[in-house]
Amino acid sequence: AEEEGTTTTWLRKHRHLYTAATRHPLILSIRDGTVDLDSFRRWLGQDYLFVRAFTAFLSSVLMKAWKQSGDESSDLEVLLGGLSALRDEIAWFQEEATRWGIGLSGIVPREITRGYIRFLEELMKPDMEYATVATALWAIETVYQQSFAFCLEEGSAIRPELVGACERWGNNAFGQYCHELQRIADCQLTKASKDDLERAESAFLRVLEHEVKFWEMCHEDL
Ligand code: HMH
Repeated sequence: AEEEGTTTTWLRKHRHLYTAATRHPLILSIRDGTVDLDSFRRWLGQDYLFVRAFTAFLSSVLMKAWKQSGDESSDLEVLLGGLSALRDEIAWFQEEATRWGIGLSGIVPREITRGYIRFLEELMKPDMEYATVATALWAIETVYQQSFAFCLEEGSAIRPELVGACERWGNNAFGQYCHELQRIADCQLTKASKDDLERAESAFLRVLEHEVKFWEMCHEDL
């Protein structure tokens, strides 16, 4: 059998926080159709701002991959695929906002969104190791994949106007991309020092905390 990767160990160790991020009450309400559409509208506007910053973060990971991952690695191709999907994603936000009558240019980032973007900016610094940022990238994408895939599972009663959002992150190809990111993170973590591992684990936990707060902000109008 294959040896368990570090990320799998961390998922088990921090199961409670991971579940808080992937089974948040807002997600449960999207899944069962009881969601307050104002929450969804808040999410759409704030997540658009997040995704724009996330694009810059992903580019910084790509740069580190080029410097550190070695010529044999396919990391560059995987990350480039992610960047190209973000182009579609930003267009999707713009179309979706028009559909909901939301003007994206007027959206002001809330405190929690600003906090999450500040965290991304910390991760973009040149001295942040590839192992740490690859772990954070995997965690950020996986929380969304797991959350929205859960909304699409058997037994859900999702509102038709929210199916598009759920399919965007809940689809199998995105799940496959998340597995690639996990493989990349695990590969870097096998080469990491004890200190590097501590920093990567802490980045993983901070992602989960930011994700919980982000759902909370949209759900509770914070
Ligand atoms: C807050 N986390 C947040 N927004 C996203 N779009 C993703 C993760 C995944 O891309």
